Amino acid sequence: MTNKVALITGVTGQDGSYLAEFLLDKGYEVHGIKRRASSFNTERVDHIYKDSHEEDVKFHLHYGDLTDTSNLTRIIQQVQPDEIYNLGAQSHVAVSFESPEYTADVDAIGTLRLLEAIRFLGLEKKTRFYQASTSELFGEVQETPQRETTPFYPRSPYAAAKMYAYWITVNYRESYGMYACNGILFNHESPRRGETFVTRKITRAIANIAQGLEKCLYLGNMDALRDWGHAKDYVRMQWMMLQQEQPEDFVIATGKQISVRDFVRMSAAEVGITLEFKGEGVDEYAVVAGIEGDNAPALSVGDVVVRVDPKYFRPAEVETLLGDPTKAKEKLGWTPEITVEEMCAEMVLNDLNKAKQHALLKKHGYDVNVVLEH
Ligand code: NDP
Ligand code: GDR
Repeated sequence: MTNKVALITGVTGQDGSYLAEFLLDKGYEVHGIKRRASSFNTERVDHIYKDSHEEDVKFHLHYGDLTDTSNLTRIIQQVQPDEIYNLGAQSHVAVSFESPEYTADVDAIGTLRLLEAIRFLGLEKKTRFYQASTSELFGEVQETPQRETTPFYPRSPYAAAKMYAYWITVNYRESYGMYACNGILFNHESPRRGETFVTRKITRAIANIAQGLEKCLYLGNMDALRDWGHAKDYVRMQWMMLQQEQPEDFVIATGKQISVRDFVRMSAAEVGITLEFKGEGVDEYAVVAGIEGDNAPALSVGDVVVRVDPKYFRPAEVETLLGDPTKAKEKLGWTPEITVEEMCAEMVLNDLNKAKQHALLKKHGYDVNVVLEH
């Protein structure tokens, strides 16, 4: 058990919630920054939150925002963290084309604000810094598989902002001797994944369609190839990266890739549906070719359940990403423990349970709207 103190930005997000659990298990006192919203936004961490009047409270939330320098500086001064994990971001690639300036402010300058706060407060030798870098930096890939030395070629405002954050982290390490490092993480998912990222959009829609709550899943580019891992495996690595003698950057990936289309097939199979894909390009669609078991009472063979909607195409697409995690394996002994098949099964089961509850409510006359537009 440790008595270290950690500060997590983005604690209410997918990774932030798993990392907070992981650090609390190790005995850390964990502080997280949450944004003020007009409704509750702490669903992913509610199960670890204790009322501040209780005894031995080790998890604390602070209102804050990565666009607010004085707020960040004050929180860091108050918390005096041994480790900062900068996971907060406008993290949706497609949304970054709609809000490029905000994405740059949060994802790029937000990182600079934290690093400057550490320096301003004289914590360079105390506080270790983890930056949530991304495989999106590789964008239009220059080498396959991608590793720590592969040149970057960002393809979105999100990736361009994260590229600034990557280099400013390297620069503060080199300029001021700070323990600051980048985890270049490939896509990682879980039942806690945001509903508009493609894997969760798929598992949720398949569950809803099987239970008769939605008719059809509309997707963009189904040819896109991704190296998908499980968020639980990846947050373990974020912590490991801050426990070394010297700060270094690491690629974190599984070393395997599949297409969006294959992830749809895999998810459908989890509820007992076999899909057949027909047509091409924007006219591609998938029909139900077989049904097994009783998880899809709403469906019949021949139903069209997946179609392409070009509104989900991006102005510039990242077609293929495949990571080489050799350095993480050799230097840190890290290997992913959960396969994409196991992760998909866990996500579908979670969404199926929710869909079954909603279907029951609907059957008894309650209004249930589960359709997502983004
Ligand atoms: P999520 O989108 O699930 O979580 C993002 C978090 O950032 C949320 O807590 C969100 O708050 C918070 N946030 C957003 N804007 C601000 C802001 N202006 N100020 C403070 N906090 C803010 O992302 P993930 O957990 O999936 O990813 C964590 C990090 O890792 C992100 O930086 C992401 O870009 C990066 N990354 C993710 C990968 C993945 O596959 N998941 C792969 C590689 C990198 P709220 O809950 O209020 O929205
Ligand atoms: P990504 O994840 O852009 O890789 O960024 P996302 O799940 O959004 O897209 C993956 C691929 O699927 C294609 N796609 C669709 N995507 C979405 N969201 N919705 C659709 O309907 C759809 N149809 C096809 C996309 O075009 C893309 O090719 C994620 C985020 O977590 C980033 O923060 C992180 O840095 C990277 O992963 C690594």
